[in-house]
Amino acid sequence: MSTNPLSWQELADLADARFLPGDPINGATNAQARLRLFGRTEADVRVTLYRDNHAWCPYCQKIWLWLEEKQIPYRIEKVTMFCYGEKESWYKRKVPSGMLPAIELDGRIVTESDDILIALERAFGSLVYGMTDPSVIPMRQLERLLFRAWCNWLCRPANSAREEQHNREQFISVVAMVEKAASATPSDYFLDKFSTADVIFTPYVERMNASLYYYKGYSLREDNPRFAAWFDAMESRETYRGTQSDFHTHVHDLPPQMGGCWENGEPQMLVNKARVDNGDWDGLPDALFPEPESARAEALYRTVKHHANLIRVNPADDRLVDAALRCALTNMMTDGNCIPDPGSDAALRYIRDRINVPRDMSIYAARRLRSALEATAALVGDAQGTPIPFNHRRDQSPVEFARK
Ligand SMILES: N[C@@H](CCC(=O)N[C@@H](CS)C(=O)NCC(=O)O)C(=O)O
Repeated sequence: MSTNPLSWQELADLADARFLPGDPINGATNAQARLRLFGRTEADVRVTLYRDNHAWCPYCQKIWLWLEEKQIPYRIEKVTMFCYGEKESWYKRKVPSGMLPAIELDGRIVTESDDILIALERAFGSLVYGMTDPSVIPMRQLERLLFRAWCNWLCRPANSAREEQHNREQFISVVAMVEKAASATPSDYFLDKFSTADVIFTPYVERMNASLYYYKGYSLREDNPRFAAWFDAMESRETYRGTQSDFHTHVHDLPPQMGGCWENGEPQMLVNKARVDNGDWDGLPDALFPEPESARAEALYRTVKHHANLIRVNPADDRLVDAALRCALTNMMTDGNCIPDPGSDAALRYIRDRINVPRDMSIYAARRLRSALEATAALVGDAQGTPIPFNHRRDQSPVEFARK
């Protein structure tokens, strides 16, 4: 028998106090904070980080992770990327190119992520081994080599099966070089301990893992033991988990940023693509640490908080979306079987496809919410939401989302 959806108030009351988000300013690394103090005071803040609204920009993640690891007090100002909206004029006055990231350090603007890290090291000391350390420089070069091999394979259409195979082999040969370099020490990190070298590799290795799984049927994390150990080690760090995104978010935010991502149409690729888009998301190699007990509560809290905007930006009728979303949350939180109104399937899948990690919630919370939305949608049909655009992501315009 079907139960009625709980009201927004009843849902809010289900939020378990044990699992409410901690202090964004002094607590664990999170994507929502606008100020990070690590127990210090605002008078100690010397740095402002300008990063993109959705935490999509890889070079921003590099600086973000570094600041979190070093526990440097900083402010966060969010800026729009070209692929989803118009660059703020106040930002263009500071940084005429509009490029991200940038920092303001003691009143001075610094751009270019490597120069930013070097400036931060001068002000606050290096993260174990610094940018110009003789052990880090070859790792930085290797990271760029891997990046280029990835772009060649993923972001350019191959003219023949032979070229596709060649690009794949090229990438895998650079992966082997990285695996070999990482094997020089027994540590699971790139050098003998966690350092700047790991921060440098993090953003693109995370994006390679996601995009090659989805567009090429290749699992960087599962097919390479050193990378597997490295991902596991990174996931043991609260700092990394706070910046970590998931496969679904990356595979749909990368195409407009990279100028396209090309599928190879192979059987494994088709299986992987269907799984990332439609589930089952459990066990995907985007996160392999144990699921925190708080995942459902976090998903509930974040959705209840933003439900008015979620309903308003959905192309379907507001009342239909309101009831259907409450049904999905009721299903996620109770054993009740809440069947939404006919026609809710596309509306629920529209939301499922636009949950962003870590912008909206952490990786396991997103899995719980996506699973509940999909399971609830499947109760009434198989209609999909408006497709996610490939050439731009103006469906994610922060202006549109914030409008009252
Ligand atoms: N070499 C630069 C590259 C920075 C870069 O490419 N930033 C991209 C975002 S990841 C950007 O700001 N693009 C403009 C935009 O998308 O608005 C660095 O290391 O900081």
